[in-house]
Amino acid sequence: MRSDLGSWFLATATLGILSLAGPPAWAADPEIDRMLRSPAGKDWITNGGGLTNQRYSTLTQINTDNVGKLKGAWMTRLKGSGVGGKYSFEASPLVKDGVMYVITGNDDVFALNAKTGEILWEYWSGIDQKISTVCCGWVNRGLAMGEGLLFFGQLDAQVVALDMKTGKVKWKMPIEKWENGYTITSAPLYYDGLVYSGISGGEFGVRGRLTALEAKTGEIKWRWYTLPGPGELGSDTWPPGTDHSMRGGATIWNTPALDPDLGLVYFATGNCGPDYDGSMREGDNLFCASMVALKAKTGEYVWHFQQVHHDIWDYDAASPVVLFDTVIDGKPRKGIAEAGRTGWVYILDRTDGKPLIGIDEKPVPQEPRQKTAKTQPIPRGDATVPQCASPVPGFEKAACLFEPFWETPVLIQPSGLGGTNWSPMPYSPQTGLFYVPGTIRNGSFARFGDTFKVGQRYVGGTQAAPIGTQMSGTFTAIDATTNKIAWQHTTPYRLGGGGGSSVTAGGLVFRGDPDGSFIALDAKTGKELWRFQTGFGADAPPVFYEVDGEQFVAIAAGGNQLQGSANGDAVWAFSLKGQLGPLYPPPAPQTVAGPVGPIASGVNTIRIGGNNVEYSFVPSRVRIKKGESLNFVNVGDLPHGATAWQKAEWDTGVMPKGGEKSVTFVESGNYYYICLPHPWMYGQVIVE
Ligand SMILES: [Cu+2]
Repeated sequence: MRSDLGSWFLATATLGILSLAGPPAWAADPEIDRMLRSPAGKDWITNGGGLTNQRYSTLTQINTDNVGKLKGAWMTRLKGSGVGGKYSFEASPLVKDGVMYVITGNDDVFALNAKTGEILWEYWSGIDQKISTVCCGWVNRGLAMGEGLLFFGQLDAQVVALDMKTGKVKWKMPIEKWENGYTITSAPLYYDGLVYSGISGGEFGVRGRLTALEAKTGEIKWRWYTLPGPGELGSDTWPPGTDHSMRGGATIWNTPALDPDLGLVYFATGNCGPDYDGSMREGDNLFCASMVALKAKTGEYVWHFQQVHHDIWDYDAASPVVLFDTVIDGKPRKGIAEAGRTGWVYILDRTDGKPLIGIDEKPVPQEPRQKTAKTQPIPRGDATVPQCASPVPGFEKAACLFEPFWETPVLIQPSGLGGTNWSPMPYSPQTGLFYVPGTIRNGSFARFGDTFKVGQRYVGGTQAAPIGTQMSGTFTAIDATTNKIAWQHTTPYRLGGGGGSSVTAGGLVFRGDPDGSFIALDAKTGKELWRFQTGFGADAPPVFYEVDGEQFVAIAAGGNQLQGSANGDAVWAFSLKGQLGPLYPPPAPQTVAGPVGPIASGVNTIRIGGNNVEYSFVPSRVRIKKGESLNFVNVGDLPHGATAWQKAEWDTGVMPKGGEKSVTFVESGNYYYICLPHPWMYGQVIVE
């Protein structure tokens, strides 16, 4: 990805696209552009470390020989921002010239002295706490910088620019409305005067898009819809004469990557909507679950590769795409890779979107009612998580990846929350390995009908993990030239839902753990070399930087509700001169699906979102007598409900904040229930 004017002229001459390629001499911020084109070094100036999203730093002061001596240099609490059960803290801090910038799950931004942790300024977003269209935790995946500004998207679907020196708002630009189902959770990318932002909302019947804004003013320069309108490219993969593609999801959950030599911007798209019901949307449904390349200046389509045709499993491509250069069969190749929810890494040639190692279309099981695709792309190489479910009592069928389903629940692995979700995948040019975080979780998939209403959940089914089944993770090094496993760790906790890692020229992979541990591994062998307890769920991707000749490693530790880790508002920085020791471990994440805790008696109210844990039923397990009632009250911030698991014998419906509904239990029995919009929430009622 190194580039200079010489190669720029060569590339533009070859490709004949003068205005699109290379580092222009008239760049709005030549310094930032130059840094973005290189791996991270002294500073870490964009979410993925550079335009490639490799999360690779050239710093070597902390290395395999001395990492055992690493201690906390400072730890700063961010004044309670993002503290609460609905939040995840998933952003990589950015660092430039000794100042750190970090954004929390409430879209609040803090500038810190990167050497001492002292807070220099604060931006409080003031976003509406009633936003009801957040799918998967209140989260912000990070910032971008350029032209003296910090850029980020908010959950209210506005892109914001702050003055880096003061934290004052320079501009705010709505790219949609949260009321219509749209939120922004991805970190934007800045390059050459433009800010590229994705948008989320794939569970709310939205039309995904990449938006490019002028960095100076916020003016929208172009947008590229990930779902085709009538007559547009890809429209023949949707039923003709319908408007299903207008609410088909394909949102962008993560930071794009950019190749200045080729003049292309790259990103991956999320699931098709409605998630689990394909009955009305016959066809491959472009551009859901795809990797896409556009001309970076104009947004013109260049190529795409669809990972999952006609997705009915919520198999988003939610992890950031990664650009890398390699040599295969003696030939230098320009690669792009993305770790999918299917458990595979998809490795392509980034010049044309063709598989670099091999991906074969193979026949898959069919279900005519779901209008399943005849074939699916199967990458050559190794999967990082199991792709078949084991039998569970009470389920008729346990099946493998791409098994279709209708209204009877079918167990499938990976679940739509398995494999690699939002967690980024670092790449080390030194080892030639990708580092792939994974989640192992069973999904019990079933379809039901769902009616589309603007701004309402539109998923058409469910995929709750069966009660009592194990949830765990993997951390896998994949050889970029073969797509095969170099080494693999199985981990007690889920890592694919937002867990972070990054890699250095010091030969180290750092990764956080949902149990609060921050861990350093030998990047070549996977051997654990260091471990430190941060006191909060350590699920954000770490970063590296240097101030006054001292190298630091920093991580935001504030938990991730999809990983089941402990919430908080801490940022930790570590160095070889550090003096701070570890904190006490927070409560460990759940490793078995289902309600936990003691069984309460004499209770007649279940508080949904109680105890400041948004995705909870409190108490989660109760014992009552036949004929008694339970009053379900939503005290959380988001809409929730309680629905008897699997057979839906009783159902409160989805209730807004403050809503309540009483359910009378006339039959004795053991009832498990879930919240349909959030199928990882469980409760249990034992009726005697
Ligand atoms: Cu819920």
